[in-house]
Amino acid sequence: MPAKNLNMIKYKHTLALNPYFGDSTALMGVFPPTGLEYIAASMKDLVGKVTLLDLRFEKVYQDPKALSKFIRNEIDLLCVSIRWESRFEEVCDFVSQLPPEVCTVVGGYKATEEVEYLFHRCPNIDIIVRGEGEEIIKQIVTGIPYKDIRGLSYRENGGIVHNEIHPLPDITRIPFPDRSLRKYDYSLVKHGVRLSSHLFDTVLTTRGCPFKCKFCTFSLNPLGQKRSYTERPIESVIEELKTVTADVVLFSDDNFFTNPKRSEQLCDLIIENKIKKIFVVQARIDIAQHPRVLDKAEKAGFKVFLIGIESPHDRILEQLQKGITQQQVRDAFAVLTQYDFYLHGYFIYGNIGETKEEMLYIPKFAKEIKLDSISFQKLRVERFSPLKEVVEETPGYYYNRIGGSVYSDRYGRKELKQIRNQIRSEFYDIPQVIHIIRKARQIELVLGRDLTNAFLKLPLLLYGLARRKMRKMI
Ligand code: B12
Ligand code: SF4
Repeated sequence: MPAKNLNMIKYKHTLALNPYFGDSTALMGVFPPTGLEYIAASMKDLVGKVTLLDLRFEKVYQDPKALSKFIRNEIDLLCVSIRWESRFEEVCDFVSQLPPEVCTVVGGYKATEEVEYLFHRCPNIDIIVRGEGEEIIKQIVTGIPYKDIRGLSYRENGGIVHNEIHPLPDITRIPFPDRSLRKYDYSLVKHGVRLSSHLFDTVLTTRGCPFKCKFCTFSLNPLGQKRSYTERPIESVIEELKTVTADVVLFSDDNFFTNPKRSEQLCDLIIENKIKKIFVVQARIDIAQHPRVLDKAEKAGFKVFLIGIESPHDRILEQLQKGITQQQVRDAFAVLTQYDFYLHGYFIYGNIGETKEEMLYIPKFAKEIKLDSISFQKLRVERFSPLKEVVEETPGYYYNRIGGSVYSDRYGRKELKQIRNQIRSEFYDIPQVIHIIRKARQIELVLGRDLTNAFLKLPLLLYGLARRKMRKMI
């Protein structure tokens, strides 16, 4: 790469900031901020220097005054990633306390959904990048006039200008995250206790999903459009995997096996290149129809499958347009359980017309098909979710806010909470918990020393859990 000519460079030092920290971001502690890392990689050769700060690891800079001091002294372009619904207001409070004199660019899933609100809420935000930002950030840092950059919203003469939408970036050409910009090791820590010796990372091999499940906005971009399914060249994925030092890798594709032929080729290359990792994938049950791919995935180190099942009931699966039936789920699990995979299932409860008995069938069904663990969420309505209209048109059903849960006259907050607790306690009984620990040991997700460590720090874990529960009750 040719040396940078600093005189030609508009921004000498940019800060890429992940502004999330605190309790409810516990899960996010495991994984790096992928979208922000793509942005940092895209601009790094066009600016003097990029510093990547993840506030989960920066105790001192969790104080906006301390961070502002650093920004005033060092930074001429601040780039903030706002991706989640959770902690959105806290993040707005934090960002609005950062120095107004430093040019501030914000992007991310949630930022794209809330452009007007963010400008109003944080007077120091100068520009919002809508949608996937790799090409857009390059144009900003090279000084192209804002009016000529598609995908931008920016302030002008006391108002806000929204430029037209930017075409999607060509993911066969954009650089993958540069791990040398990272200062942190990502690991599974809960209430101050490290639960696994492994380090975690994410790799994104495709974007978009061709399916059209009615409840899901994964397959939509944050502008509400169907994001076309696109694949990275598998050689580039292998090149990226070679830069990963973590031992557990989540392929954060919406569905890793959308194109089984490509998945098989990727497994072949992982084996050929002797890349030894524990791979975690998000998948649909359809993959069970491809035992050859599963054989290779097992050999390549695929250990954890996160599978969207959503419901045991055909009527509801049809309503959600999931494109599968209960029998197909059973058939798929008869195949999947033959492998040495840890199988986690996602379910949705509180669906339209779903009775309490039907919801309480989830834990039974999950055990019948031999899932190792499950997570279950109330039906939710997102801004662009096609389900929104269905809820609005169904008498007796309602939601209080976009991104919030769906309730009904029959099953309000209290009833659904009781049902949730019942699903949880019926599935996660003591034999199941023991089974999970054994299985996690068997696939080496958790090592013997991790269990000893967790056991020794049990009081700390319990104290953390209790404190969180108390805070939720207040
Ligand atoms: C992988 C994934 C996860 C992983 C996390 C991986 C990680 N690295 O953090 C795991 C499994 C942990 C996870 C968990 C959850 N997730 Co999730 N997840 C995803 C998924 C499938 C991919 C994310 C990703 O890597 N995208 C690819 C990157 C490149 O895109 P990106 O992050 O949007 O970044 C681009 C742009 O937004 C923009 N951009 C981003 N930041 C910035 C900053 C600047 C300055 C600029 C210019 C641009 C910019 O440019 C980036 C590059 O193109 C998305 C769906 C999707 N397809 O995007 C859901 C998604 C992000 N998750 C979602 C949700 C709801 C959750 C959960 C809350 C689910 C739950 N109930 O438990 C949890 C909780 C997380 C938490 N808050 O604690 C929602 C978020 C919706 C919202 N408004 O909050 C999404 C959008 C899915 C959906 N539509 O429902 N998730
Ligand atoms: S639920 Fe899964 S398969 Fe369905 S549209 Fe969303 S990402 Fe695709």
